[in-house]
Amino acid sequence: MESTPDSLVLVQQTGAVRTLTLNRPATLNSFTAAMHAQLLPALDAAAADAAVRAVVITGAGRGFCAGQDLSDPGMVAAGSDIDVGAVIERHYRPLATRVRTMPVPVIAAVNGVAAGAGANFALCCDFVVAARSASFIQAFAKIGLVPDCGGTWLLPRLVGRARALGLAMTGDKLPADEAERIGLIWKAVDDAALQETVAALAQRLAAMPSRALVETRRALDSAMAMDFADAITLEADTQRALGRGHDFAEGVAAFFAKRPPNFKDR
Ligand code: T3D
Repeated sequence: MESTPDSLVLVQQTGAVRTLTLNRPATLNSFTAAMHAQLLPALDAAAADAAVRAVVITGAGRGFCAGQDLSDPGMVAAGSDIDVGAVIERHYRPLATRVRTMPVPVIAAVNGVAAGAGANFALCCDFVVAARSASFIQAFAKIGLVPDCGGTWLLPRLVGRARALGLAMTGDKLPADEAERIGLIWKAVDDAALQETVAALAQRLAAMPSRALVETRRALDSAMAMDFADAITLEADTQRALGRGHDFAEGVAAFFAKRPPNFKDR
């Protein structure tokens, strides 16, 4: 998928890594209907392209994403009869679902503030690596809403009910270091090291067995709602399917041949 400097989502390919950059820096890359109309197709295109083995999502300028653009037409205005639920169904359900079901690992490179749906969009990704100057804000309560873009599901699973409620009810800014400390994100790194750290992680993931990584995501998420016996059944079913794939044979062959594996399954 092509992008121009004016695109609301910039698309760049480096080797097997597809980088999508949210590009509305003047409003901290807040989501508009127009941006959604480019973002979802960009993710779909990455998912459909066999040359893509890892996706990085980041933001242009000083922010990652400030959530819903509160001035975008279609946004609820006090006393209006606009259906905010319809905005979720039209934009945020497809976006969150797309990220959580990508056939390759997805990394959020959080370069600055991530607020509201922007924070939870990042948390939908498999890895969140944040610049130390970045922060996470569950801004919803401040405007009379609840966490969306998967936030109600993600937050308690990532940090437990007490912290999830605290973050969501106060809407306080959580600095990146603290977000790492409580397990909300994978890593906080020095600002100057963000790009390099994410590039190294993305390249490393791109060389790994994509299908096994994605099945790992699915199995871990599914097991959260299962008892132990059912989780083991799911492990057996998943190993059965993966065991028939190219990548398992290749991984074992490469191990014994003492050579790097060449994984292909997606
Ligand atoms: O229909 C639906 O809406 C349902 C879906 C809801 C999903 C949601 O995401 S709800 C939550 C929406 N987001 C917010 O409430 C966050 C609002 N923004 C902020 O609280 C602050 O901007 C930040 C804490 C994120 C950053 O603060 P700061 O001081 O670093 O920057 P700033 O000066 O506030 O923002 C810079 C500019 O971006 C500013 O514009 P200006 O004054 O320079 O012309 C500001 O108005 C604009 N901006 C920031 N966030 C948004 C925004 N404009 C529109 N919508 C925003 N969300």
